[in-house]
Amino acid sequence: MTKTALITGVTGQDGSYLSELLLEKGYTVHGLVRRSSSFNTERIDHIYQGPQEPGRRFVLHHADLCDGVALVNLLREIQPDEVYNLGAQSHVRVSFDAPLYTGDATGLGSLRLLEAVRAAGIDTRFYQASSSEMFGATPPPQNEGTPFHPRSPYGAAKVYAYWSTVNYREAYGMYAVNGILFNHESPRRGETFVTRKITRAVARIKAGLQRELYLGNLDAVRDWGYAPEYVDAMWRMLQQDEPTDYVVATGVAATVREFLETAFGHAGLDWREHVRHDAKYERPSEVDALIGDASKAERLLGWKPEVRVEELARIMVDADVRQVTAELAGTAVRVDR
Ligand code: NAP
Ligand code: G4F
Repeated sequence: MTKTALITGVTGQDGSYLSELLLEKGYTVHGLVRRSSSFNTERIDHIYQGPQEPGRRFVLHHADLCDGVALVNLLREIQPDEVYNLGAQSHVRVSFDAPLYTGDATGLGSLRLLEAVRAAGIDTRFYQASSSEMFGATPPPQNEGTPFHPRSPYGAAKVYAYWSTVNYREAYGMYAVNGILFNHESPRRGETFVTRKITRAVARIKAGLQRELYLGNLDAVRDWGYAPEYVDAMWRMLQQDEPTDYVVATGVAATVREFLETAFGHAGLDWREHVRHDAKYERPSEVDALIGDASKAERLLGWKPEVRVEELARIMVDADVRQVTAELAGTAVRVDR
């Protein structure tokens, strides 16, 4: 039997990779898309299937995590076997500028979706995109038993969504799990997250389109993995006999400065000649160090990361160099695959 999945955040980095993975596995994939005044489907255009396409298995719906009634209607209509809640206002710095909206979309949005599953009266498995940002000020290494101490409105909203997911599992016997994912990146990463901001700048500096790159705190330590591997972990979490929560990480630490060294070095550039500081990119309260212990995921899911931070930086620089080259040549092609 073909399975059906609903993905919120389908237009985002993870949503696009997860859609590809599920389509390869034979799923019919439904994606929730926000209405926008301009196209916001660039990451999934290559798998788009129009309404007229016979036997289509990729279907997009307009809705929003802030609109609970639309979510109930959607779940009643689709009756998915699996729901992946990836939709969120996911930028930590922005969450200080838009704390209430972040709480609404990222925190309450998850509860709306859980409640919509219940209201629709359907039997479905639920994945919540939880985050290492929930650990915040608690020192590494962090695993499933590490106490949360969020340091941003985004982190606090994710803690709310985390506990809502646990509560629906305990209260209603729902198969609901939290994937506590550490930072994961790719050529599809949003351009304002630090890794992509750096690799895009490397490509533009190399091409003579830019000279300087303004950044905030270079001392932050992160555990950066490769997004296509992380969406595979999400899928595995929904295929188990019992629902439980998992950390997904590489266990390898690097500072923003070290990422700069690798990314600029890969293009034959010295980052010190180009990087400038701007306090605008610092956070009112920072998360100093996130390094994950994913031994539970390895033991129970058989999941193990392959790509480590240096290779990740090289993959992203190479993709951005191809992208800038194509843009300069006037070739309108996606070059990240
Ligand atoms: P992303 O690229 O920023 O994508 C976020 C997605 O959520 C986009 O499709 C966005 O739509 C959608 N969205 C935003 N507000 C929404 C709303 N009100 N209603 C419905 N959809 C909405 O994020 P990502 O990196 O793929 O991450 C996926 C999920 O994992 C997020 O929940 C994120 O917080 C979480 N997470 C990410 C990481 C990471 O390192 N990437 C780590 C841990 C957890 P538009 O395209 O229209 O903006
Ligand atoms: O790339 P970032 O913005 O990612 P951050 O804050 O770690 O959050 C990401 O990972 C979380 C998982 O841990 C996700 F839940 C979340 O949705 C998101 O995907 O910043 C990484 C580090 C921070 O310490 C930041 O202060 O880089 C530092 N940084 C320094 N200069 C900068 C900049 N970050 C950004 N975005 N832009 C800068 O100019």
